[in-house]
Amino acid sequence: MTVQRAIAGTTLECIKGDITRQPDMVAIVNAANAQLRTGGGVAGAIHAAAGPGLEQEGRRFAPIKPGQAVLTGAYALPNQFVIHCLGPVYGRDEPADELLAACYRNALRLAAEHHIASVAFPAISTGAFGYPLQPAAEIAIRTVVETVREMKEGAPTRIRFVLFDDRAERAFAHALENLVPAT
Ligand code: AR6
Repeated sequence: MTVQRAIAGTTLECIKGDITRQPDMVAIVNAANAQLRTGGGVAGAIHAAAGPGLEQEGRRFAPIKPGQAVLTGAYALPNQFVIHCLGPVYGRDEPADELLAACYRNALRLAAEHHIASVAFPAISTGAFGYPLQPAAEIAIRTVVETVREMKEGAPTRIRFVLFDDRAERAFAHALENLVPAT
């Protein structure tokens, strides 16, 4: 079940899938660690698919702070760029909701600065960092919708949320349906 909505000139969609297999997206977002090194989950999959150049380029930005986003090349991935976001560790980095929102907002601002037309996001912080899925989905969708509305024509024209399992896909799809009614 793919849920799609349009806001101004931007299409938002929630799909089930693997963030490393989005060849039609100019940029993909990494749920990074502060050192921009490989790891488990999304970061492990992205670094494995990109190859060692990604970690090498990341060194010059490290360490990044919760809520921050930085841009690198995508190396062997089928995209042009990777936007690395450090989400909050739930229960440690506070205020968690604002830091999580900052990830999505800063990633979209970076995309707009670099004229990136399409961006795919994973569910940042909802794996190893322990953020409960439901509030994380609501924050992700609300922040992206608000940021796109604020940016107007500078925003990417396609934004995709790539969710790894049914539960995450449902949480994001419901949040999108609730926030942006079908026209
Ligand atoms: N594509 C899309 N989503 C995925 C994929 C994938 N290939 N793999 C996992 N997910 P996580 P975090 C989902 O742990 O919570 C890393 O080790 C997963 O089911 O990747 O921000 C880093 O090095 C979950 O819903 O990111 C950091 O230390 C979501 O992606 C730390 O984990 C995020 O899970 C970051 O933790």
